[in-house]
Amino acid sequence: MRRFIISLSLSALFMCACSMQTNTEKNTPATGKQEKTNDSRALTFDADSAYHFVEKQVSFGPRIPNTPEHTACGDYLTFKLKEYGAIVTEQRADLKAYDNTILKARNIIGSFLPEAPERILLCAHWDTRPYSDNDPDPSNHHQPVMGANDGASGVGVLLEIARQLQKKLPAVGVDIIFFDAEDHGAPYFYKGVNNGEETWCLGSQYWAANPHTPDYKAKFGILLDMVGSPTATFYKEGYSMQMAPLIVEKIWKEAISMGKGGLFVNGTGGTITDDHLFVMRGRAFPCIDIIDFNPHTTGFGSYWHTINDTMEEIDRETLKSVGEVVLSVIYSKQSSKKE
Ligand code: AHN
Ligand code: ZN
Repeated sequence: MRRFIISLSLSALFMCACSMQTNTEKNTPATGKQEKTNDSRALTFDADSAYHFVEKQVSFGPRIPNTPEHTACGDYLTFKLKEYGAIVTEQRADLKAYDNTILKARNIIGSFLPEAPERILLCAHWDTRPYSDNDPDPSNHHQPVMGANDGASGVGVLLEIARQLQKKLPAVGVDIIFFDAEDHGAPYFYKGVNNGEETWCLGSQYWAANPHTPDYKAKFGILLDMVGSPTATFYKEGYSMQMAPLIVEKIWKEAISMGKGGLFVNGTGGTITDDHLFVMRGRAFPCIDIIDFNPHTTGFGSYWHTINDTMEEIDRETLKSVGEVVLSVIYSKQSSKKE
């Protein structure tokens, strides 16, 4: 496990040398659907809806770049964001994997209130790992991960948030980014030389160097990673605490005040190389990681990078708690207050 927890790297250099070709398409759906409303209907994060979005992604099969399943799922995610009234930017790039394979990667970005100067970034990775290289049975190490939790759960929560945003626009602009090629990091069995932590999070590294709007900045960002397990615990992640402590404290305080202190634990967890790290290094705004990692037990859950990361690892209550906390942060008056 320890090899997955990277202590603070001295290297501030992460500029993605892996982009060979890029192509950005913007789609502009009718925005008439997006009407600001002043009514005070309580926003309700629908756990069944979020669960369905997770199940739907899993139904495509593993979402590994350069496969038809990946293409089909990417098309679905783009369609859903447009359906919920977001302005969608598809950022396509050819990214070089640890073994020099070119990954046809696709970051999918949905913007609500695209003109609003004050913005919140919500993100999750949508690709899945080609190797179950943490499975207890070594004969499974070359099998793909299904990624119900590791991938689909964060995206499922964010699709449900998108559905809610369409019903009632918040006071701030919101960008939802589904990052690609997060989970294609070098497996332990690869014998070639590789760049270690930089083999992970290729989509977010690309976006951080090439944001979808010039000089993109958000007030803060929230990354959701493995937010569906019935046994989840969310400790305060190490890089988030080092680089975005005020946002961590604000979100955990909100979660605990909502009675979710069993899930959002008031304690420090692992220091984890994840998309939020590259967002912060590249764009210089705070971005925290809500990630299932228990420093007192097994670190990542026992399903992590195994063939058991299936729908059995998804609990509606966990999805709902995370969704409610994120919605509450987006709609709280504090979101528009200067800090
Ligand atoms: C590493 O294993 C280097 N980072 C964990 C990030 C991750 C992988 N999140 C999901 N899968
Ligand atoms: Zn993973």
